[in-house]
Amino acid sequence: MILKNLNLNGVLSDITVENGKITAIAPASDATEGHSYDGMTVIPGLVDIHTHGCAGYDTMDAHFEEISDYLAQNGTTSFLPTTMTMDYESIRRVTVASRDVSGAQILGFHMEGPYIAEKYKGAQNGKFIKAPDLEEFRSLPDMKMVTIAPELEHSMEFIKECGAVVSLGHTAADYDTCIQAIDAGAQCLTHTFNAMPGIHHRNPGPIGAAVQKNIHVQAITDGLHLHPSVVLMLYKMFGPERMVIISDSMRATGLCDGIYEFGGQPIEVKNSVARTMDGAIAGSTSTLFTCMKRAVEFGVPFADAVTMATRTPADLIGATNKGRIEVGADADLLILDEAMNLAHVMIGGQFICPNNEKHKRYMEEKELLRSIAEKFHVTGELIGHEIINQGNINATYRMDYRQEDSTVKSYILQRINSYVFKNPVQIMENIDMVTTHLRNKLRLLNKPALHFYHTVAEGNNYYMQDDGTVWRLMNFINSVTFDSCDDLDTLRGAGEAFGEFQNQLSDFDASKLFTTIPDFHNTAKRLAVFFDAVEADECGRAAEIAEEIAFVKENAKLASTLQEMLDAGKLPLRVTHNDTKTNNVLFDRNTFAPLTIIDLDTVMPGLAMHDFGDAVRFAASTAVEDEPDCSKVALDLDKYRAFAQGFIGKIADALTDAEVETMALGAITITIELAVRFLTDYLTGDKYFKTNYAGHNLVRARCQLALAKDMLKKRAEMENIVKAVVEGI
Ligand code: GN1
Ligand code: MG
Repeated sequence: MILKNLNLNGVLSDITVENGKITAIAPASDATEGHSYDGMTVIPGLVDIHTHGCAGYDTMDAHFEEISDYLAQNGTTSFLPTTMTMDYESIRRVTVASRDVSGAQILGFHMEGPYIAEKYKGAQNGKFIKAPDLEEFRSLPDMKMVTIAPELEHSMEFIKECGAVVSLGHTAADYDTCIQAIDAGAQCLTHTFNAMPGIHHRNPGPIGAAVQKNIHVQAITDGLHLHPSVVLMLYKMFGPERMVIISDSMRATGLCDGIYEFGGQPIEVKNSVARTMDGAIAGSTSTLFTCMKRAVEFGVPFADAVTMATRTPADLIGATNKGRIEVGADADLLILDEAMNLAHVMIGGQFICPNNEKHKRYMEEKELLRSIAEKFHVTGELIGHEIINQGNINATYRMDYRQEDSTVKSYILQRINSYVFKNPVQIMENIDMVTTHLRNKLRLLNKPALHFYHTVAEGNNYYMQDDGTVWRLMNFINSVTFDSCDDLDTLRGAGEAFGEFQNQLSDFDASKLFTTIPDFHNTAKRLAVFFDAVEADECGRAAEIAEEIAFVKENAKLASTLQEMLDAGKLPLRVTHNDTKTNNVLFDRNTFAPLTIIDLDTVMPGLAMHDFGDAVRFAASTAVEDEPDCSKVALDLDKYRAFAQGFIGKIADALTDAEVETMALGAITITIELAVRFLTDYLTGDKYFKTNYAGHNLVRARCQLALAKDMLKKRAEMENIVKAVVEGI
């Protein structure tokens, strides 16, 4: 393909693109055939080495398709998804997630934290900060860049050995430490001036060291993070070969003002400025293209601003086929109109349609959610909403309303999954009884309670659309949840919270509750349904899981033990939660004390051991629930003990001997049961659990089976721990 009559650095040129590469560049000629662009400007596609997300998605979601699409439509053709200061597992999950994207290309990752300074953490979560850990870092695939504070222990060795481009940032380091870090190999400053000491004439700090050693500097030139004159100052000090424009964009980029989650914390975006609740400025809401244009407004010559957003960052991370218009380079091109707006984007020789379908869909969704929420007693004006990607069943949104006094009040709006819950109205009746029962008890403990709003017209605690879809609205409790948690105190806290929950419901009349899902934790029934599904094999997937089927068969008797004991009257039924993943515990943002338990859909008569077991399989595993690499999955006995101490500590008085004896078996049972449920869903076409990719249910099942196998090996130890905990009380 020949792109004719493009203005390339002031020269009217014809550019030939073949197999995704630029294969020829020649002065424009009438002789060649191709589409004429009538003198429009062409520049290389932009390369963003520091972006957390956009369009409602964050790198930490480990779901790159939407980010990649949105970036592509906005002129960024390749990027380093940038992780936040989080726990190792969450970061690793990002680096091993599918990178099957159709827009902007992923060139590797930039890890921003946890090796940073508490004092300059900015919008990063202080809880996960730690000293550089070479071994940990090296086990993360494809890290191209890492931001560290060089004053931390082991930094110099880390800089020498880590094998990625080291950028100094979120640091309190002085000049000398930075010089030493640069001599050790550090090549860049991260968002220069932001989250580091400024320049003092006798104490020049990181920026002085960067000038002295002429290293690269990243700058957020959105006009908010740096004063325009400081952008110009950096340009004059470092020039286009050393200064790199970054967006540092976060998930709210491309969306409206509102409250968003960023690295596990809420961020409020007002007039496009993102701040943490403490007022610290957080990532930007501008794309790299916008930042580049703003740098031009501030006085940087256009050609240099382009270099700073293309070739300079590409070269810094060794992507020398990117960020340039040269024969042999990748055909990543932007074609601009006279006002320097984006007209066309090409990535790897393919034009990206500049449609804004995603954004249109977002706005339509917002309208629908607004109309539903208005059926309930809500106050204020809707300023934003966010999908909460937690939970495998219902669809959950946080809705933010600006109040008359200009504070923001948030609600949680949920669509109940009618495939899973056949009678949502009964669920809401259960929830009404349970929350009413709990409210006074929580008030006494000074803890926030879940409250379900009623509709204006019918006065119900749910709203049913004409097609039968059921929605509910509840109060938003400002808090954090954990998908994985290494902190034993927090786990103990989660155990206490679930134990307390069971206590609080011990005087509740179980016979009043509807059974929302019959035989929910009847493991024997679950196995029977699974074997039927294997027999029917409606999707032709049974052959693939022969090994898994064999394992389930081998352990079927053991997994049915609790159900048999229950049927024989040897175990008591209690009112249990039945879905005790520890991300159903809300924790205080600052103290990490448990606040309340959510997700009450499955509160039904059940076994204490199942609540114990479900929490343990989720929280005491060394990996997340859907870890694809089963060799990473095991039971962490320290975490197990911590949860047991919290949970059993709260309910020990009520437990019978049989319950104590089968507590550990509860964990094994529920882990096998869940594996079987995932497998059944896989065999029957993935209708029950939400999945993020083809084969997700199989990955989940294999992960749970790996965990079950490890539990079987550790069964005696698990039992001893429970015994010791009970004896210690
Ligand atoms: C479902 O919706 P969520 O994610 O809290 C499921 C649980 C499973 C869990 C596995 C009603 O819970 O039973 O253990 O996924 N809930 C229902 O992640 O089936
Ligand atoms: Mg649930």
